This record gives sequence, C-alpha cells and structure tokens, in this order.
Amino acid sequence: MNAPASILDAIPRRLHLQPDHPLLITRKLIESRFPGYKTHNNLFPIVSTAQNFDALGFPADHVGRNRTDTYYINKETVLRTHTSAHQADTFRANESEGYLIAADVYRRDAVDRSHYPVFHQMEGARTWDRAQAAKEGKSLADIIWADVEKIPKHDVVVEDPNPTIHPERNPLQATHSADEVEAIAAHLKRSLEDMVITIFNAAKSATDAQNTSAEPLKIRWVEAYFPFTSPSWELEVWWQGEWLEVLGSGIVSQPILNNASVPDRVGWAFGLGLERIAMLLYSIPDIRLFWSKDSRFLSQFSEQGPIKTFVPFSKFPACFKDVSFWLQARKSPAGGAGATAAPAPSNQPPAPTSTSPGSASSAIVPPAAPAPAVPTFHENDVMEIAREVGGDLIEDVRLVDEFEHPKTGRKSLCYRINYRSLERTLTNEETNELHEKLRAVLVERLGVELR
Ligand code: FA5
Ligand code: MG
Repeated sequence: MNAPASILDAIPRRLHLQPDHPLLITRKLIESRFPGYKTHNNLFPIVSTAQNFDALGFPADHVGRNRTDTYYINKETVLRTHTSAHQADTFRANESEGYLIAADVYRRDAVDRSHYPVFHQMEGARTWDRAQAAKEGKSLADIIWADVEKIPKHDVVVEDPNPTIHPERNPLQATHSADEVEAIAAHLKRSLEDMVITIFNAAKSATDAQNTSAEPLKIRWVEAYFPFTSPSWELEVWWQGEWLEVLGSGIVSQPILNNASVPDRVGWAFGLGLERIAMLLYSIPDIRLFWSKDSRFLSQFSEQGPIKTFVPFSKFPACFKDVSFWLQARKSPAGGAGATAAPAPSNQPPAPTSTSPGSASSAIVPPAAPAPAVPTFHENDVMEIAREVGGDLIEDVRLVDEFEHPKTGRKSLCYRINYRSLERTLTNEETNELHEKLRAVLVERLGVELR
C-alpha cells in the first residue's frame, strides 16, 4: 500500500458528480456531443491490476505498473490510473454501440499547473458490428462513413500531417483492413474535433461577453502509442503559449474485444483529461483550483445559464525555495559501520516517457543489474513528498540543476519548489516551516543527503 492519506481523502470527493462544479458542467457538455452513448459516472475507483493493466495488454515490465507511478492497495489491487481500466468490462456488457465513462483517476505524477495526482478522465468508445454488416450485405467501411456524415461539420483548420496508418510508427492490426481503419479514424477524429470546438466556442462566447480578446483555436493530431490501441493519436490544443495534450485515442486492440466476447465488433476509444478541458472552457489557470472549497471559486460556476470565464479572486505572491541533495543509498539495516552509500547511478538515459498511463516525469533508472543496496531514485517520490508536506500550497516542483561530482561520481539534484496559496498570502514563517519539513522528509524517506 503506497497511497498517502492526502490521496485517500480525495476518493469521496467525486468532483465530476458535484452539482454546479466545473467538472460536472464540463462532463455534461461533452456528453451532449455524443448523443445515444451510454454514460457511466459511478464506477468504483479501486480495480484489479488485471483490469487496469493485463486486460489492456500492458507488458509485465511496463513502467506504468511501477509503484513509482501507481498507487497500490495491495499486490493485485490499485487505484485506477485511467478510465481504460473499465474498457474490457464495458465492452463485455455490450449494452450500446457507444459509451462514455467519467471517473476520478490516480497517479503519482509531476506537480505543476496542469498535473495533479488525482484527476478526472472521460473515456469514450464507439464500435460497429461486422457480422451485422455482412448480414445486411453492406461493407462495414460504408456503414461507418455514413455515420461520419452524421457528425456536425466544422471549418476549423486542424493540423494532422501524418498518414492514418504508418507501418512502423502506427501500424494496422492484423485483422483490420485499411479501409475500415480509415473510416473509424475519420469518425473518431471528427467526433473529438466537434467536442473540442464546442468547448472552445462556449469559452469564446464567455470571453466575448466580458469583452476580452480571445485567441483563435489551434488544434493538432499527433501520433501516439498505447498498449491497447493501434493506430493511436493524441489531440493537442494551443493554450497559453504551449501545446496542451487533452486526450489519447486510437483503434481498439482487437484482442480486447475478442476477450470481451464481442469478436465481431471493431471501433475506436479515447480517454481525455476532464480538468484539461475544463481549464480551456473556463480559463482556469491552475489544476489545484478544482479541489478548492472556497466559495470565491465554487460560486463562479452554475449549470444554469451561459458559461462565464473564471475570474481569479486575486493573485497571491509566489515564494521559490530550492532544495539540493546528493542521491545516496540508505544505510543498510545491518548498519555497516556508517557505510557511505554507493554512488547513485549516473549517465543513464531517462526512462521512456511516451508510455502511458502517466510518466510525464523522468526517472533516473538504475543500471541493468542494480546493486541491491541502492534504492532507485524516482522523481515522482519528490513530487509526492512535496504534495504530502505542502498540499495545495505548492504550485510547482521543478528540477533546476543536475550535477555529477567528477571524482566521486555522486550525483546532486536541485529542485525548485514554488510555494503559493490560491486563497491567501503565505507568511515567511509558514513557507520556511514547510520547506524545513520537506527537507527532513526527503532525507527520511529517500535517504538523500542535503547539501
Ligand atoms: C490514458 O490514460 C489512456 N488511457 C487514454 C486512452 C484511452 C488512449 C482509450 C486510447 C484509448 P494518458 O496517460 O495520455 O492516456 O492520459 C489521458 C489524458 O489525461 C491526458 O491527455 C491528459 O489530458 C490527462 N492527464 C494525464 N495525466 C494527468 C495529470 N497528472 N493531471 C491531469 N490530467 C492528466
Ligand atoms: Mg498522454
């Protein structure tokens, strides 16, 4: 069990079900663009590793399974890391051609304005029945193209430079035809573009109403990889000067459908970050705000009436503090006479980051055969300790310096912690106290040596 109290406390919050909460309003707005899709908003957050990983084809050594990335309740039970944990069961129930699942998900991850260890995803999927098409004497691709025509058209220019199928980067599955996949991909992309454009237009009318200038919408599709879809894509939106990833998607791996006893069905699935979409919709600048119980936040949102841009109640000052430490192994319990720890591994490439779910942060991985006494350092541990100690008073945690001692080979890291409350000005004593505590917990848990 590696879930701290701060995470367990979030489980009953269920923000996507709270009346007038921006995540509920965002969820409903998205649902309205998928008429006829069956919605599930009450699925229990604790799932088996079989549901979260195995059923989706995650290899046994996938980084997403690590305790550095995932909260375990016990060896075979986790807090779901994504709504895809419910794909197999929902396909098996086979209640509808399309479904949407909104739920809270949990990940050890980076700490910044767009990442939070508890967030909300919406999963969507749409499948078609090949056997039914054959019975009707129609081509499945033609049936799907006819459905594509039913999705509202738009005139936004979307960057989508890559071919739908790429033999190495984004391959066709063995049992699929290129014609079918082109049609399914068009249905997927048009559906999700319609959703994002709807959100953007609602946001734009909100800002226009307040007479501020809004930037034109810029969106793009990029190739992606997931163990449970192929080909796969991510959709990104230009937001406050950066590309913000809002969702992952792709053609559902056929073994998932086969194992769910619906081998005749083929289709697409996506998973989006509800907070990311709500941030676009309301111009909410920081993901921590969704957890606020402050009425100055909550009173700004209503299910009735038009969307109104969020007005930050005030910008309170930030306070940056750095912490530098040597990576160092814990002394062995046997206590080998003050045994100085072996140097942390160096010159290792960062762990792969495009793997999903999670892992936006880099890991400093041990050599192929790690010396057993050296605990692996993972940046997510720093992130979590920061959240635990500072809670929502920490806005951002960033690695600002890395240094390797030329003689000893020991490695030193420096993290910059940005303390800022969303609700008030922090006092110096308060931030100093938090920072001292943070330093102590880093030593205690990670066995690092402060510089
Ligand atoms: C997934 O979780 C896949 N299950 C999505 C998927 C579903 C792909 C079905 C294919 C088919 P990913 O890890 O990229 O993918 O997360 C999906 C979205 O969740 C991201 O695009 C982002 O919008 C949001 N997200 C991810 N991590 C965080 C975080 N720490 N805080 C807030 N939002 C996040
Ligand atoms: Mg992703």
